[in-house]
Parts: sequence; C-alpha cells; structure tokens
Amino acid sequence: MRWRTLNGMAACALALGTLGAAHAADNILVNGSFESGLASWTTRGFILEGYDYGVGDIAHSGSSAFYGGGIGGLAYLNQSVMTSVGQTYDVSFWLYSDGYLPNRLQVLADGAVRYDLEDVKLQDFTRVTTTFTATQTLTQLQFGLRNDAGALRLDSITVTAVPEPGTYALMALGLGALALMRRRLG
Ligand SMILES: [Ca+2]
Repeated sequence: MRWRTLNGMAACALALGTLGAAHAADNILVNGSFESGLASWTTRGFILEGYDYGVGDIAHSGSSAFYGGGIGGLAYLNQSVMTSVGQTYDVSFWLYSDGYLPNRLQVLADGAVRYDLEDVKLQDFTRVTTTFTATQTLTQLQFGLRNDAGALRLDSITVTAVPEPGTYALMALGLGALALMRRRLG
C-alpha cells in the first residue's frame, strides 16, 4: 500500500513535470518559418520588398525563408510576442550568409540588443541561439539586418519559455521515486 501510494505520487509528479516542460516548450512566435510569407511580421528601414528584403526559396525548413539586408545600416524584421514578466525565453533561429561584406545581424528584445554579429562569412544555415527575460507582457522582438551588397537569410525562428527550475525538480522527484519503487519491487 505504501509503495502504491508512492507510485501514485511519483506518477503524478512525473505527469505534472512533463506537462510543465511540454507547456514551457511551446513556440510563442507565429510564422517563424516564413511558410506564410511575411504574415505576422512587420519591417522597418528596408527600401523595397523584393529589392533589399523579402521571402525566398533558399530555406532551412519548408520552402521559404526571410532574406534581407539594410543598405548602409540595419533594417528590421519585427514581431511582438505575448510574454510573462520575469520569464526567460530562448530565441533560436538559423542564419545563412551569402558572404558579402559588410553585413551585420542583431537580435533585440524590447530595444535591448541580445545578440550582435558582424561580417558573417559565407555559411549555409547555421543555428544561432540567444535569450531574453521579459519585462513586459508584450515583447517586441527585432532582427536587425545589414548587408550592403546582398542579404542575410533567416529561417526556423522559435521563441520558447525556459522551463522553471521547479519543473525539472518535480520531474526528477517523480523519476527518482519511480526508480526507487522499481528497485524495491524488483
Ligand atoms: Ca521556412
């Protein structure tokens, strides 16, 4: 009986922990793969769609990716996401560079630079990650791009909440209790 109770508690903690982790891993960004063109995104500082920015078919996922490069300075691709104040978020995306210099990529959250990379040499889609901690319930995420002669490409952008340490503790507790129970029974 004692072990059955423990088993139940362990399963419950494991389920809660798993649910918490699954929930925390939800991508809160919309159309981060650009398969719906520029839906849900806004731009600022570019000259003309199809000239210095747009959605093209050199992609990391699906058949579309964003390409862009402000001329002489950064131009921006923006999306606002619903966030919880104090929560830390992982930002993940894939960056392609045609190697034309000068170029630059910045990631900003609410105007604060979270990532800054200059003169990216020729590279196929390469994963880039950064984080930010939300200070508002709506966070403006900005990708600043410069490429005077060509364009940088972005695809597969995701923003996910970093699981609270408590979620892992709960999962560890559940797994530990299950392991203990199996050892006692076995
Ligand atoms: Ca895509």
